[in-house]
Amino acid sequence: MHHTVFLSIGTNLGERVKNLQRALEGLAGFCRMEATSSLYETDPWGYTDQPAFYNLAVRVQTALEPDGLLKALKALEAEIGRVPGFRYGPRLIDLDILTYDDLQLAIPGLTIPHPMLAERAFVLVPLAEIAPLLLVPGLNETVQELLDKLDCAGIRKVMEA
Ligand code: PH2
Ligand code: MG
Ligand code: MG
Repeated sequence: MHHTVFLSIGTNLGERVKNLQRALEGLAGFCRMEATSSLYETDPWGYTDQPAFYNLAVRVQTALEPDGLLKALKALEAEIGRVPGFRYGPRLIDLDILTYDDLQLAIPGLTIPHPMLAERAFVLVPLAEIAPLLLVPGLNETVQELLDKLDCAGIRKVMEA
């Protein structure tokens, strides 16, 4: 287990807590879970006519390289029951790589750090709980500094870590 990765997890369809539980259990098959944020209910971002999300962030260790990790996350999403949908639309489960060590990477289908990270309070609020001082590669700002520039209305803690 050599690589430190922060993931964002989201769900807004079906039994959201159950979807998250299945995701955390599945992740343990190829990652070592090291930290988990509180659980937040968040107003939908990007496309607003859909149910509220549950979001959280986790820090994991993994031996997988970025492309292998992406494949494993997509396979886990499918195993939990995710079906293809439209951009920013509703989803049963979403497992996104936020950062991977100090890496900056852009290959088809995968950009690290996550390209929209700095725009999204539903990502940065949970992430700031477990990694406020993390310097986001390429941005030269910490997670907390990025979060301080965002409006956090619409982000509600529903379960303490
Ligand atoms: N995910 C999206 C689009 N919009 N909004 C919230 N609140 N939470 C999400 O996880 C989310 C979203 C696409 O991945
Ligand atoms: Mg996403
Ligand atoms: Mg995704």
